[in-house]
Amino acid sequence: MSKEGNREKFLEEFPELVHELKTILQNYGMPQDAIQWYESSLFFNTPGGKLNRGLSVVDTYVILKGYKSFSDMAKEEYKKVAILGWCIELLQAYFLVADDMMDKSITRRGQPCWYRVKGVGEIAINDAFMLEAAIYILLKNHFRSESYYVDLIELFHDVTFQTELGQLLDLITAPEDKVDLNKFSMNKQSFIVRFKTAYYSFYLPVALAMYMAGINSDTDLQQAQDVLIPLGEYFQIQDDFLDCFGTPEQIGKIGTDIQDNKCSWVINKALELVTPEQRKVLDENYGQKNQECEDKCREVFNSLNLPKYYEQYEENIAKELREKISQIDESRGFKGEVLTVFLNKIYKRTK
Ligand code: DMA
Ligand code: MG
Ligand code: MG
Ligand code: MG
Repeated sequence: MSKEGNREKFLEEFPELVHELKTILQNYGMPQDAIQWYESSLFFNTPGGKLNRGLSVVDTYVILKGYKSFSDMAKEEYKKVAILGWCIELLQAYFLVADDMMDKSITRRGQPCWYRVKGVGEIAINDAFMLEAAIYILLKNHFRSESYYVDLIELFHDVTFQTELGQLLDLITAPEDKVDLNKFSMNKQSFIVRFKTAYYSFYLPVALAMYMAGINSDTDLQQAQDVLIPLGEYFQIQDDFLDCFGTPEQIGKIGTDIQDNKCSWVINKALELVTPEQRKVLDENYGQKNQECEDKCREVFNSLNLPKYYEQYEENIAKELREKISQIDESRGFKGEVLTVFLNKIYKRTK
């Protein structure tokens, strides 16, 4: 089946899950408008993105089981693995609804951020909680009798907490009222992005597929993690770069990192390269809620040739990761191919 076909097939599973979630509210006797609210939030926030994380669970599972394609799977088996995929997309939806409020973002996936939709506002906070809760409802309904049920729950809890730690650091490193570029460093950036992005976006999909496929020794989970965390760091560096240099049409969102005083890869690379005059421009203009200041920062970034340094970074990290993947020990059934597929999906991405 084509890539588009895989996506369509995965998308087809979602309405049924929404139906299942609505049934819970119905059984509690919730009023119709509340049920509709939950349904709108689920549809607005969950399926609209690239679905990379969700589809990766299925892709990884197919490889680990040695299937030739999605269609080698029995209907029930496909449904189960797709549910794990949708659970990550729900986790992502939960994080994004909150992240957009905290980052004061305007658009996401080419539409307004949920909290900016008419009538939503701060109710979005509770909606975020309810998107997260959906994960555990679905896991309970579909995996309760599996030997790895507790592993799945613990994994979701651990990874959620890791992401929240990353978000905490991301936010306290970027105070709105006190810009101090001395607080930034590449090391700090690396730590933030491993926690806020790499665990849930890269390790989680693979680990879920590994549990379901029964290839889940600690050694193999560790092998996967050792590649997927740096891979996720690379992905978030792309996100940082595109926030500054991508167009809203390309990335589906309007970049906010400069005005938000974020400790992103872009500013840290710039700080390594600036002259004292350029540093002064950044000190005075970074983190200011003002379009002119933002433009001045971007001018400095461009005159430093940051896009060129980014290209170099990308070449080097991709080479390093391929090298690491080639050393994977496949003797217990884990497959390096799983990791190569991930790398190929994100290499030189522009959206
Ligand atoms: C993303 O950080 C991390 C999480 C957990 C959502 P970000 O604010 O850079 O993401 P985006 O650029 O998509 O707002
Ligand atoms: Mg954000
Ligand atoms: Mg953020
Ligand atoms: Mg970003």
